[in-house]
Amino acid sequence: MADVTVTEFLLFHQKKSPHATGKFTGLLYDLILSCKTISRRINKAGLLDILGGTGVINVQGEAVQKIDDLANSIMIYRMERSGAMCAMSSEENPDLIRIGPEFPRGDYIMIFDPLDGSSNMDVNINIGTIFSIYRRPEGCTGEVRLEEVLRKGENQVAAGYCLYGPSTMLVLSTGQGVHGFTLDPGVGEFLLSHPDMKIPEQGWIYSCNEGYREKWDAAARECCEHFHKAPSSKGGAYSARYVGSLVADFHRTLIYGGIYMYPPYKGRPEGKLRLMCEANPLAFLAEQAGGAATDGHMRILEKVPTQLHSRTPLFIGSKKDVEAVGEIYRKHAAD
Ligand code: AHM
Ligand code: MG
Repeated sequence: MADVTVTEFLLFHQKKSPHATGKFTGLLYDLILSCKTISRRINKAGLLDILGGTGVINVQGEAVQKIDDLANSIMIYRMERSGAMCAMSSEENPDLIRIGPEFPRGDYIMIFDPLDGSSNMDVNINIGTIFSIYRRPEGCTGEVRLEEVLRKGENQVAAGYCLYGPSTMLVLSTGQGVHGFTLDPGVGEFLLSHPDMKIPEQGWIYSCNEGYREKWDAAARECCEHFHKAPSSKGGAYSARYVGSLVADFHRTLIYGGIYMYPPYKGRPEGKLRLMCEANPLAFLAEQAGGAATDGHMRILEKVPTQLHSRTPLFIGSKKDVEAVGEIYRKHAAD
C-alpha cells in the first residue's frame, strides 16, 4: 500500500467517478504540484525572509503574512495555467479571480484558503492549504458570474487540504470517501497512507477557543459545558485541544473524532470562519468520512453563501458530538 502514488490512485478512481475526466485529474495534479511547491517553501521559511507580516491588511481585515502572499501567488500562478479553471476565489483576494484570455479555460471553479493558520507560521506550528472545487453550472458560458460561484457546499465535486506538519499530508475527497496521502520528500510524491478515512461516531476531544467564553451566547456556552460534563467515547471526561489552525484542528478531529467548534461571539455574529473556503470543504470531508458539520441551526453544506467571503459559525466532527450541539441550539431557539 505504501507505494500507491496519488496520481495512480486518482487515475484508478477516475474510472469510477461520473465527474472525473482527464481535465479533472489534470486539475488535481496541478493543485498537488502547487501544494508541493508551498510545502517546500514553508520548510525553508526560517532560512528565507518569508516569516512575519507584509504590513498589508486583507479583505477580511486581517494582517497578511508574507507566507500567505507567497502561497496565494503559487496557487494562482499554477492553477490559472491548468486549463481546467474558469474562475477562482481566494481568501486573500476581495473579488473573483478570472482566468485571463491568454490561458486555456475549463469548467471548474476553485475556492481556496492558500494558507490557513498562517499566524502560527512564525512559531513553527502546523498550517495548511484548504480547497473546494465546483463544476460550472450546466449551460453557463462566457464570463463567470458571481451567482455561478455562490452555491451551496453540497454542489462541491471535490474538496480537501494539504497539511504542512511534521510531514506534509494531502487529504482529499472526490465524493467517494476521504483518502490521505503523505509526501515522501525523498521522491517528491504523495503516497497513499490513510485510505478510506472515517471519523469515529463519537470522540473524546472538544476543541474551541474558550478565551471567547464571555462573548459567546448562552447556547455556545452550554455546548462547551456539555463537553465538560458528558461522558466521552472513552467513558471519562472529554479532553480539550486547540491548535488555532483550523486545518490542524480538523485533521486531528478527522482521525481521533470529537468536535471542533467556532461559535459566533459578540462583535462577530457570524463567527470568524469563511463559509466557502474553510467550512464547506471541511464539511464535505467530514460528511464523506461519516461525520457531520452544522452552524448550530442547519447543515453547513446547505447554506447559501451571499458573498464570496461570507462567514459562518462551525461545529464539525463526530456525528454524535455534532448532534449534541444541534440539540442544545434547538432547545435555545425554542426558549
Ligand atoms: P486564517 O485563515 O486567517 O488563518 O484564520 C482562520 C484561523 C483558523 O485557522 C483558526 O481555527 C482560527 O482562525 C483561530 O481563530 P482564533 O484565534 O480566533 O481562535
Ligand atoms: Mg483560514
